[in-house]
Amino acid sequence: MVNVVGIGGGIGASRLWLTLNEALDEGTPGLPSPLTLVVNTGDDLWAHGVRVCPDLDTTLYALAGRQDVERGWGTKGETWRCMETLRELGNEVWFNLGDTDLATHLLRTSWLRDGVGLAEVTRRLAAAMGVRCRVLPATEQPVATQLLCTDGKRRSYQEFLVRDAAAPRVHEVTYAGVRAARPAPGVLEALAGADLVVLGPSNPVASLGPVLAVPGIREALREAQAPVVAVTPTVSRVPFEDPGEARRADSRQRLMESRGVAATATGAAELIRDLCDVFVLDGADAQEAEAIRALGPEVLVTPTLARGGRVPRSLADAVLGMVNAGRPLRGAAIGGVRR
Ligand code: FO1
Repeated sequence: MVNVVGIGGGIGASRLWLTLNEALDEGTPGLPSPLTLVVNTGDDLWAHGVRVCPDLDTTLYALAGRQDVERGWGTKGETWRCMETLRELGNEVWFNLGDTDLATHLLRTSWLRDGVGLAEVTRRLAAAMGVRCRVLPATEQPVATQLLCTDGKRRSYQEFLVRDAAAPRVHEVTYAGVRAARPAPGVLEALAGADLVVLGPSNPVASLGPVLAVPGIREALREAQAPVVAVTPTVSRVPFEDPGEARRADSRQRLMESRGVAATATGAAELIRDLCDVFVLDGADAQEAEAIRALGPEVLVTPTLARGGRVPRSLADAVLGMVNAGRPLRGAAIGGVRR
């Protein structure tokens, strides 16, 4: 059985995991899914007294078929009576938890309070929602993506993205607590046993960054026997399906700018050049292939754009086609010089 490990954040990555999971399921009908997802926890926050893990929940809901595909987060058919009542009672609400979404946070908060680790909490939620692939938090220790903005204010990622609509310019992004964090149970084992590792189409700074910064994870990727394939988080000149997409594009731009790279596929490749063997580029950006090859990775050009909450099946098939590429691919990609 082919073991595939996906690393990523929320909305963008979940659209790839959904199609990847379906393609893998066809190959292993009725068997446990060979897909393990290592998900960003840098966005996690306390909201209205409950612990919210936006990227873990976005991943669970997408794989469980519960996600509101248009919105990209939260559950379909959602109602907002609790948030409406909070406002009626005079509370400012900028981070909205739907009534059914609240059930997830109430369960997680009570289990965490009872001393259950985030990995086990996530396993229980995945089992309860009928999600068959393994969904792991990158770490069980708190890591908080913090943005020091050029207006002098420090914001959490959700304050920046949701409350302030990704408008402030960003001076520096840090991951508070990450030095004391350890890979969650199962993460290093999954990477060691992988036949393929996929870096999802996620914000390289806000979603991949907090995962790769957990001590041990970047090193495990470098030592992985499996090929590491990254799917571009950005496609040029694409009309955004909704304001949320536009805001996430603004966030990518601001955060990548803070790292000194352009908010392009080449900029994204620059930030993970030491890790990936192949960078998957959308045809709309084919002209960037040479620049990305010069960074080290091989480049595969194929449609990557998600529509209706999922990426094209051809992308999943192209990614899975690299399982047998093996380690020599990485050597070939950079002229045999081992990183
Ligand atoms: N995004 C918003 O634009 N507004 C919200 O009120 C909001 C609430 C929310 C609650 C739970 C959750 O899992 C995600 C939520 N998001 C909201 C999306 C979130 O800010 C990010 O866009 C995703 O986490 C993508 O990584």
